Amino acid sequence: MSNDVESNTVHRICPLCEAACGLEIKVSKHDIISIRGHEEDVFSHGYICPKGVSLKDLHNDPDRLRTPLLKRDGRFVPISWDEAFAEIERRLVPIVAQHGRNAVATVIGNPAAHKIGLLMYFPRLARALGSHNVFSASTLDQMPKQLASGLMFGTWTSVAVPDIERADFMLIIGANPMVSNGSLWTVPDFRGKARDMRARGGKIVVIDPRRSETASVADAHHFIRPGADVFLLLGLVHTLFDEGLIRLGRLEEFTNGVEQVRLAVQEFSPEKMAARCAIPAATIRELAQQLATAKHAAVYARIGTCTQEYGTLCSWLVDVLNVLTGNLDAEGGAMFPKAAAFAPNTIGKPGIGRGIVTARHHSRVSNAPEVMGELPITCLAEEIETPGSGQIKALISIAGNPVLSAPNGQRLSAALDDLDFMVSIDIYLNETTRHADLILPGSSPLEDLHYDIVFQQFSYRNHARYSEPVMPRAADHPPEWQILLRLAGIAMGRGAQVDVHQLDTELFGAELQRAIPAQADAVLAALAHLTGPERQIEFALRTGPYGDMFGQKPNGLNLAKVKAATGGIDLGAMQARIPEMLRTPSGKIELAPSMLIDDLKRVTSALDQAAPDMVIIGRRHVRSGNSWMHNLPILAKGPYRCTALVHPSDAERLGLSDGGMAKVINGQRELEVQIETSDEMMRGVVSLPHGWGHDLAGIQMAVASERAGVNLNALLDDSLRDPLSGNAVLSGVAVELRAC
Ligand SMILES: Nc1nc2c(c(=O)[nH]1)N[C@H]1C(S)=C(S)[C@@H](COP(=O)(O)OP(=O)(O)OC[C@H]3O[C@@H](n4cnc5c(=O)[nH]c(N)nc54)[C@H](O)[C@@H]3O)O[C@H]1N2
Ligand SMILES: Nc1nc2c(c(=O)[nH]1)N[C@H]1C(S)=C(S)[C@@H](COP(=O)(O)OP(=O)(O)OC[C@H]3O[C@@H](n4cnc5c(=O)[nH]c(N)nc54)[C@H](O)[C@@H]3O)O[C@H]1N2
Ligand code: SF4
Ligand SMILES: [Mo]
Repeated sequence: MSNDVESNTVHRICPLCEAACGLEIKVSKHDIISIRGHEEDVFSHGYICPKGVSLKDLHNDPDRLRTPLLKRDGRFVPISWDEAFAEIERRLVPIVAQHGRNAVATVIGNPAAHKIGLLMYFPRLARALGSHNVFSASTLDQMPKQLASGLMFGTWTSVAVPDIERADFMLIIGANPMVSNGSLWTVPDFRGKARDMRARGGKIVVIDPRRSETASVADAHHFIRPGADVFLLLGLVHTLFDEGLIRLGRLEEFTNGVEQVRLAVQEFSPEKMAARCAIPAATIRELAQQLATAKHAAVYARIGTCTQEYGTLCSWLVDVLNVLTGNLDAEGGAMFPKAAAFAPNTIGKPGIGRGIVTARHHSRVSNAPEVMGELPITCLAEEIETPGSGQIKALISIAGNPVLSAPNGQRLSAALDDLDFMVSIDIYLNETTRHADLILPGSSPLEDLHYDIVFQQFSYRNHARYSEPVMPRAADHPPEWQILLRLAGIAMGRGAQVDVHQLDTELFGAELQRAIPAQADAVLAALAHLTGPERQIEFALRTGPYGDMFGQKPNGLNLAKVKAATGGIDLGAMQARIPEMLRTPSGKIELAPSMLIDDLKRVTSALDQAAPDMVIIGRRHVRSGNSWMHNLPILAKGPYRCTALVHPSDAERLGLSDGGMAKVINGQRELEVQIETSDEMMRGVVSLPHGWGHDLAGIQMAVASERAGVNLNALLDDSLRDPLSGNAVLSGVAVELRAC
């Protein structure tokens, strides 16, 4: 995506959600004139949502931080970048010297996945710090899917996504792509693609405790008791065996563990599961038959199935269904993208690998296992609070707002105030960063170059796109990759004045030495004209699956070619990749990993659990993004959105009125919410969006504060986790609703 300076029309991949739409941005000197969808984008073809347009408000937001802020006597004052790094060195280094490496924790949030500087350089900082205390939004989100995929296919990011352009049947569980625009499935314009699919005669079925926006464009919708997806999924797998519907097809010779799965699901007949998940046995059987007999079918599940007690089991069973019906890695089924760069399932020897390991260490207080190098974010507060060797004394927060995004933010807030030192790299003074001693401002996305590392690995179609920076950055404002490298330099004992370019070359060179010892020096020399992310992108593209191999394949990709292609380069529809993409030690799909089979004991023991009178679930809105987009005027306008949706019959039974106020109570915690009645809700379920509650003291978000909303997570428990992945339970929690 080259940026045509003359006409002042530039192109940028939108960083605000996983759909990664191509934007066309008109700029004059230092102003953004307009933002719209880029029609020529090979991947998104002009699609845009209201959030894409809000990048202008974000860039111009007067509350967006532009200089480092140091807390002095409880008030933030602006300081220079050099002063800021000197202060970090002065305060961080003695903490490590006195308390050891684990005393410094990091917590990194969702926007980092969309910011190449943060994503690429966080691992360098983490390595330099050498602490076990690494936390992220992944354990509020997709860790179960990554764990299940890793166990089955051998790498953490081998996530199969629906091939929507060729599918005939799609079962969507606990996801609302009409609003979220897709997650672990990069699919701009889901609405248009779903419409096309149905126009071809395809069918979409949605399983959700709320008749969601996605359910409203589907052929069928079934309510499910929140948190009970595992019972439905087990009933489906059981039916496939019971009714002789198993067809692995081509995957037969590449799959281990079919017989173990058969034995494991024997006890979970649909007739037994029906009451537990609130879906009739006949419906479960019919769904299994539809999946097995459709020509091309895919099961797709997301946040509703991850943020619950059985997150990893659900994520696993989704792909068990895809495998057993012959739809995994098949056209029109659930397929594996082949990203042009950075995909672990394209690196190293094809078809075999080391697989994944977990539990290399455990959290100190709750003994939670490490997964993907991280500990559960719900362990952060207790690790700060609990004295003893290994206690967290300092925290670096990066593009994360766990005070709102994670359960029991009140406890975390109090804990953050007990730290000896906290640094935040963020663009706002918000609910989390107000606790920092020092805030280093990140950049406006429009000031950064961009190449998607993560989302190409989950894309409905293969492609390569690059974005140049759209707007100039202030001369003294370092890009985020340099901020992280300077922190790494401090952690390595190289001092606040470390030469970031030299350190970058050193670390990149060392990586090359490990990866390709024989060619490392030559490659480093060939890339000497580049630094930072660009150098790594060039290397990854040229050595990637479509790469020019430094000239060996002259028609292959390199950075210059991708940059030159306005709208990016289309690399075609997904293609079958098994066995080549597997990285399990067996070289097979592991359909029955013992960790998962063993975990079924928990399901068996919960079979008879009665439904609570009322449970709470979350909700997303098109004009909102987690906790931090409520300060953008173009998104903030319109009706009040932080309402509690309940079914009219529940409202009547509990004496609640539409528009009236009610208390939501979970033990000692309670919120006052505005009720909105709607028959889109399942009875016994209340839905409240997360990411609100901007009424905490000391934040600097004028627009957001005007309509603060309430914080759903303030109700939830930080002790509830999926024990395998460490993911927080954010859905299906029992609450009491009482009129005020
Ligand atoms: N109850 C409930 N809770 C949930 C969820 C739910 O469904 N229900 N969803 C969960 C999910 S899926 C997620 S991903 C998490 C998100 O959890 P977090 O990542 O902790 O939360 P965000 O609200 O995305 O906060 C992002 C932070 O990054 C900052 N930021 C934004 N852009 C930039 C940038 O360019 N650079 C820098 N340095 N900082 C930036 C923002 O100011 C904000 O502080 O929330 C989770 N919480
Ligand atoms: N507009 C907007 N887009 C976003 C975000 C945003 O905040 N706003 N956040 C982004 C992020 S970080 C993520 S991770 C993705 C998430 O993307 P999605 O997974 O599509 O997330 P949601 O829109 O929350 O949809 C989850 C659905 O699960 C349902 N649900 C809740 N509990 C259960 C349950 O127990 N079982 C079942 N079957 N369903 C359940 C909810 O009613 C809801 O309809 O969205 C991304 N896109
Ligand atoms: S759908 Fe997502 S990527 Fe596309 S414009 Fe909206 S926020 Fe940006
Ligand atoms: Mo997320």
